[in-house]
Amino acid sequence: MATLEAAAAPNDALPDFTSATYKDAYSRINAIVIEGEQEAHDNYMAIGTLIPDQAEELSRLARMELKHMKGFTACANNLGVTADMAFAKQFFAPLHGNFQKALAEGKVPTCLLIQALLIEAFAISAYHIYIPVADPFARKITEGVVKDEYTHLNYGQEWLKANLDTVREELEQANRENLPLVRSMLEQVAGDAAVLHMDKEDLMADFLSSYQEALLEIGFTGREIARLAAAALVG
Ligand code: PL3
Ligand code: FE2
Ligand code: FE2
Repeated sequence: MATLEAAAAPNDALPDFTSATYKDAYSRINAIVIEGEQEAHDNYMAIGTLIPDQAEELSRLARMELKHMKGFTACANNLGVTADMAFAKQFFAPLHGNFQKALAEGKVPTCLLIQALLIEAFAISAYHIYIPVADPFARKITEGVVKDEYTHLNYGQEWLKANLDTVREELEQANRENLPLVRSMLEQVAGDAAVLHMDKEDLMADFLSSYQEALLEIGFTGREIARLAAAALVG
């Protein structure tokens, strides 16, 4: 007979970190995070070449990303997992391609929207939802990382806010081209995230809330933000 206790077994119970299923999902999720941190480093360094008077600050942000990458590499080692880096490179390829194109065209607002708003909001949502269901070692590391990611989101937000008059149209276009990519990345990761006891709708909600808050700070109205968000549904 099913006992009351069994029936009420909390949905947010910690997963079995030693199971083969967990490790398999972790090999992809962890790789995505490592690749994301590496690309974030490269992206901030690249943006520094477009705004030389910001190069020093941007290389400071970039260094933080390398520290994050090392932390998450340690998380995989701690669980005895090998990150599937080939998978992660493919996962980021579309967004990476759009960033490289914007970089080649010298489009700072697009580069900042992709890296400092979309990727950072994505990372913040993932880390928020991961922390309560992480193993103790990874939880400590992730808690330290998420604070830094707010610094990064804030950097992009402040630059775009200071330049809103001249960047508004470019941002609308960049949002239309890249928000659907982030949505599909969330869809792709949902199955593995579920194995880690991370809920897809929680991820989506947390992502949208950081992104929307950043857009409000930059100076878009609520109605304009709703239109920007609609791009993810239509796109
Ligand atoms: C920028 O600072 C970092 C970019 C990283 C991108 C993160 C993507 C997150 C994918 C989903 C999940 C989970 C968290 C698990 C951590 C080992
Ligand atoms: Fe990071
Ligand atoms: Fe970051």
